[in-house]
Amino acid sequence: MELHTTKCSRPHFFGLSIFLAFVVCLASAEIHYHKFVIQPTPVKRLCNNHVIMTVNGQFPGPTIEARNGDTLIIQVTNSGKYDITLHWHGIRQMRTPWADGPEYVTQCPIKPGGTYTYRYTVVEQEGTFWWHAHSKWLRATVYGALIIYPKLGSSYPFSKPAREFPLILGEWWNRDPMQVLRQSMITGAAPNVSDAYTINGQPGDLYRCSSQDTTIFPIQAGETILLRLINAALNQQLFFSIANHQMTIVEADAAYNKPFTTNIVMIGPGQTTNILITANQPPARYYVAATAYASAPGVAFDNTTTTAILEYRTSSSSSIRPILPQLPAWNDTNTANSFSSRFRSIYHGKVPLQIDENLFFTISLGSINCSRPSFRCQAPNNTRFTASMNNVSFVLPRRNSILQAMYQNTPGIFTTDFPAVPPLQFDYTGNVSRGLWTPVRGTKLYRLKFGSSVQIVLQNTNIVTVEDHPMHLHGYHFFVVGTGKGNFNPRTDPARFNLVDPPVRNTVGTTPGGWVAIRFVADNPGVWLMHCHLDVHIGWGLAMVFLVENGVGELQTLEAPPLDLPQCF
Ligand SMILES: *[C@@H]1O[C@H](CO)[C@@H](O)[C@H](O)[C@H]1NC(C)=O
Ligand SMILES: *[C@@H]1O[C@H](CO)[C@@H](O)[C@H](O)[C@H]1NC(C)=O
Ligand SMILES: *[C@@H]1O[C@H](CO)[C@@H](O)[C@H](O)[C@H]1NC(C)=O
Ligand SMILES: *[C@@H]1O[C@H](CO)[C@@H](O)[C@H](O)[C@H]1NC(C)=O
Ligand SMILES: *[C@@H]1O[C@H](CO)[C@@H](O)[C@H](O)[C@H]1NC(C)=O
Ligand SMILES: *[C@@H]1O[C@H](CO)[C@@H](O)[C@H](O)[C@H]1NC(C)=O
Ligand SMILES: *[C@@H]1O[C@H](CO)[C@@H](O)[C@H](O)[C@H]1NC(C)=O
Ligand SMILES: [Cu+2]
Repeated sequence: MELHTTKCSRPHFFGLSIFLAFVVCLASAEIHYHKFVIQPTPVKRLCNNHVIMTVNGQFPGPTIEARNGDTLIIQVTNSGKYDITLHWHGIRQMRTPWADGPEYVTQCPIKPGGTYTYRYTVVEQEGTFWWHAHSKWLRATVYGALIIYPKLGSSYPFSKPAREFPLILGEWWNRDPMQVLRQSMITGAAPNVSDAYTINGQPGDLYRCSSQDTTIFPIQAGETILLRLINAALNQQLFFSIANHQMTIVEADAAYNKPFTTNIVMIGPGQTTNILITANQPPARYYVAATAYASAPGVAFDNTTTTAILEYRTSSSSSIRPILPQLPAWNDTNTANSFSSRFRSIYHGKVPLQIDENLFFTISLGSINCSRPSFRCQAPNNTRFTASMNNVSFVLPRRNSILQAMYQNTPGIFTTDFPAVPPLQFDYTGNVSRGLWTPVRGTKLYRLKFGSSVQIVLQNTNIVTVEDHPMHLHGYHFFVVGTGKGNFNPRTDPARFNLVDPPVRNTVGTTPGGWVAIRFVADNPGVWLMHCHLDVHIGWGLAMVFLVENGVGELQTLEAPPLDLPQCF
């Protein structure tokens, strides 16, 4: 619920000063106030009544809209039964990591009955963002779109579309997702796969009892519209398509790209993709559809298909079944890769060319042997699943958040010895000996000097199985300078890097059994989580944290913590 928007906070008096205030006002940023109440809410899906956590009773939650340069003040009250935090995915939070949200990383969670107000300013960013819970599996239902328009007087780098729609892909369980997570944490096995995917909260009419509520996108013949596609699914990359309509891709992860057309989009959890479509087909109803891209061989997944309907205003009969688009096979890695490989950003000449920190991180699943069969070891061959980066399985602290501990110099919460390179070199994507499958546990950070240029090669491994992990970095956008199959070769691969117009993202996948190289400048002090955006893997420890030091002077120093920052106890 938007309480009110302060159009201009400056006082104005009479005559000339009103005129002057008006002129100042045109150029000035706004402050947007929102009140979010996390609450249990009854909904009916797939023939059953369920109670889910929502914001303000809405599913998906409210869309937040602002402009580049505006300030957002969002008061969050937890009227649910679980600890919770919210994250503003893609917002850099320059100097305000206190508002970033991952629980126990930048804040202690908001306890049931508690309130915390997130305050931040959007600094030189625009496009499609989203917000979601960053606490256990609550983001299964606690999410919404966050749209940042260009500043007043500036515009998109493409013609203004006639209409815009957020299109949020989600994942639905016929159970409380927190119970699904809980069961897997006890058994050590993979959690149950979902029962449906959703578009703006609705599974669509290929599922039982869902046709009445299928999401409809109305469109007028001849016009061009913008779909702001967001993958809020918990654990699944998705293929997306629209029957009979070409899609023009203009933005991903709130960064503009050189437009290209496609029939298929692949989008990982955490990613966003802006799509222009022109209503140039015979007036009718066309399905918009999404289904799994499941990159790990032999791993169970939800193979259902969610749909919405693109409906021309003048289409006559709604009794005729819409046309379904052709979606790729669930294991079509070639289509997934060729889509991702087409991105070129419009931001030239910004890529750091000199590297201060040359990092190499392995991204692995893992397995823990149990000495004897037990209900706690129900992964294959009497084991428990785990995951790691550079052989460290990340453990969240409990007594304090990492950011608070850093700010207050509290010892014993974390260490800063996250390794810059894997502790052991091996054939990462080959046949990895089982003796290497069990990582160590730890809350290890990697320290970065303010302003340093960082390159990270993220190397997927064949420990347990290869898989495309959508890796998300908080506090930054990065350039994706290279990607490849197999093991990264430091002698030959850098020569093929794109240092001219590489895509800019905040979440990037690695091809299963391959690598991706990213670069960014560490110009935002604070502690910033980097993790796989498949929530099943975060719980297993596929994460690490950067500690970026302050620079010189106030503008390069993180702000003091807000007075209402939640405490752990
Ligand atoms: C997971 O699936 C199994 C098998 O279908 C079922 O018995 C179990 O109740 C499910 N658990 C949860 C938490 O949904
Ligand atoms: C999905 O998987 C189930 C179980 O393996 C199978 O029976 C069904 O045919 C599959 N459906 C599709 C659409 O592939
Ligand atoms: C995808 O899986 C099907 C079986 O469902 C198999 O026949 C096909 O070869 C696989 N394709 C690839 C590219 O692995
Ligand atoms: C379980 O162990 C057997 C024998 O060592 C092995 O062949 C099989 O691949 C293992 N299964 C998994 C899923 O690791
Ligand atoms: C992988 O290595 C193990 C021994 O380390 C061997 O038993 C197995 O046959 C190998 N598998 C393949 C596919 O090469
Ligand atoms: C776990 O068990 C496998 C055999 O199933 C063995 O090869 C491996 O070395 C064991 N790992 C550890 C860390 O003990
Ligand atoms: C990870 O560390 C453990 C403990 O030192 C070791 O047994 C294992 O081989 C290591 N694995 C890798 C891939 O480095
Ligand atoms: Cu992952």
